[in-house]
Amino acid sequence: MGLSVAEKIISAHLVFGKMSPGEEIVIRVDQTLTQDATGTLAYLEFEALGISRIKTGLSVSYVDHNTLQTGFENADDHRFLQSFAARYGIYFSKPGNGICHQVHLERFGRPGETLLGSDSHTPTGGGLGMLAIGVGGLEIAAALAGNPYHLRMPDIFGIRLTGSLPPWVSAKDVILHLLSRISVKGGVGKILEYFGPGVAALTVPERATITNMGAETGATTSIFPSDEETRVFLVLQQREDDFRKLRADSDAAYTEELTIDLSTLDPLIACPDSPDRIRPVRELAGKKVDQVCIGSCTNSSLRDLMRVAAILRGKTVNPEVSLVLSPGSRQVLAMLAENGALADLISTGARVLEAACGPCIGMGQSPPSGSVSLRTYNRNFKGRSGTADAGIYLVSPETAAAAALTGEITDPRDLGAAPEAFIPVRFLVDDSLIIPPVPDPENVIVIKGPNISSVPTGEPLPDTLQASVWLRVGDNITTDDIMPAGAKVLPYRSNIEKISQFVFGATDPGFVGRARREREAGLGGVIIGGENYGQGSSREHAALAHRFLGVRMVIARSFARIHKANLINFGILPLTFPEGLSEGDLKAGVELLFPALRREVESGPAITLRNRADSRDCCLVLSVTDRERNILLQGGLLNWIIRSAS
Ligand code: MIC
Ligand code: SF4
Repeated sequence: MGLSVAEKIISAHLVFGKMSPGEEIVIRVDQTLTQDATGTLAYLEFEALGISRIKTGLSVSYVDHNTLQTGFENADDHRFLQSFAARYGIYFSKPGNGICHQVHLERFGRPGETLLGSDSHTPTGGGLGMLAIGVGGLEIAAALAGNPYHLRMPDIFGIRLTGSLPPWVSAKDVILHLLSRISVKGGVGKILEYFGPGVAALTVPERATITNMGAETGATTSIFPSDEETRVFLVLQQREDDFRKLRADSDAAYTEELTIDLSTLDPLIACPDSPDRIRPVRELAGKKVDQVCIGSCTNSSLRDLMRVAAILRGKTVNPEVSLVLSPGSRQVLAMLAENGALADLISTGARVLEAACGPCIGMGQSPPSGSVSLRTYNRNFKGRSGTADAGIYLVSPETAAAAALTGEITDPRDLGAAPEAFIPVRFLVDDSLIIPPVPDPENVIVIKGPNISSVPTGEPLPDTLQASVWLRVGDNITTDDIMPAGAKVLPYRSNIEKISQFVFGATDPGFVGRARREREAGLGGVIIGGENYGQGSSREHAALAHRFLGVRMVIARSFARIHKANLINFGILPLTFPEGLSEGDLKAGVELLFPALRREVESGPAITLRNRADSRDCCLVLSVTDRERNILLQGGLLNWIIRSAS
């Protein structure tokens, strides 16, 4: 039987295991990327391993998230990252050079290679035919130390594309359409692989929009074949040597298949507060819009911004709308400047920001109270914008530009004839903001500011555990709910004690105080969750800060992939309810006993929970691999790596 693209890459990188869905496999890691908000912790973790030089082929450290310098903290983080990169052999992409995913696509991604990134949107690289997976920072530290990556072999979900996109409909509408069909948990445990006659008509940046936002389905990653379009993109980036053709065998068998006829798609919009609340733009037309944000790693390529410039050229942004643009990379910004589109955009009244994540992660530009903000981003979780009661809608650049002109949600098709597609004939290549590793690393001093603390390591799993329920929450809880981001919190990403004060801040402002009291009473913390607990980002702070406060387990109906791995990596048990059993009376404040915790984790899936109010026992399920079981027993991945190396 033939292989899919993803299977071909996995098989070429397989160190151990059988490629059947659900089995644990171990693969070689070619490249890693980090961004500053997760990178500082990843590198502190690497430092704790005591290794003198990285062992990966290519690793890049980007600064794109915490670029607002309203105090010394972020600036100190940037300096730490730059000195760390020089010391250990990592490329350093300076602030201002762009969003990690966009820059990596332009300058480093290679078809057929594996990439681990400490950011959930790492699958952007799938647009180039890479197997690009988002992970927690500890997995990056492990890879830098030369360890291969462990995962369960995902199902390969084949998405057959036919037809071609109609005018005014773009790649963002493809992924919004997919989200409407499979939801924010429809990709869990799967690789979304695109194939079929519709692929050829999509350029690499368009493919990357689709694979980027595949993260919102919970998928392990998304991938396109590497074909003539890929070659053209790499040639224009002056990297033709990195091209390699890669396509699925004609008899490749997918676990599931779904067809999208591109020619039937309409402009779509994701309504607050979830990327899968999809409606046709037409149905919401006329709703007043206060803010329009164009950018983010999903939609900030040259193609996207040239399209926006063409729509807005010669016109003026609606007086009621604040239009904010953030280019994906310095390459994009420089080319907009060179070809005059930047001047056009400025003339329309757009507020042009630096090439960074910016408002996507709440780094400024929070919308007004109760307002409507249309964004080309990938996440619209409640409060992520910095304004809890604002309605955040996710759209294509075309729909965003239309609203910027009219001041209301507008189907872009109502603007008349679509502008000509922009086809670049060259890219402006200038890597001067990418600092290569230095030849004499031993002379480099790693500089740590006062806000940078070391990584707390956990103690091994106890024999028994007395605990209490600290919080009970519902379905689809995001890591933004667990560990908020935004301009106020992000500066503490390198200081776990400080950042842990913000855990569940918006959901339950009393959480941290209660955690302290319960801990003083000698009780470990248990969180009760629903389906898809921990969806969204890769931030391991959402696990480590919990652990720091004393949370020892999360009991949920199901978990999002990266957060589950992060919980395990920090020694927190991800437990599920067995079929037929529900949360029942496990409410906040209930006291629990795990009478044989260590022994049961050693031996198998069943973990006994005793409700101390009525001394009744029930069995929960610990669904982990043997390696993960050992990590939990040793109190986390850092302990496990150090122990395995000695
Ligand atoms: C996000 O989009 O949520 C982030 C911010 O990029 C995160 C990483 C982080 O929290 O630093 C992600 O997607 O993994
Ligand atoms: Fe940055 Fe937003 Fe992309 Fe996350 S989703 S990497 S915050 S642009």
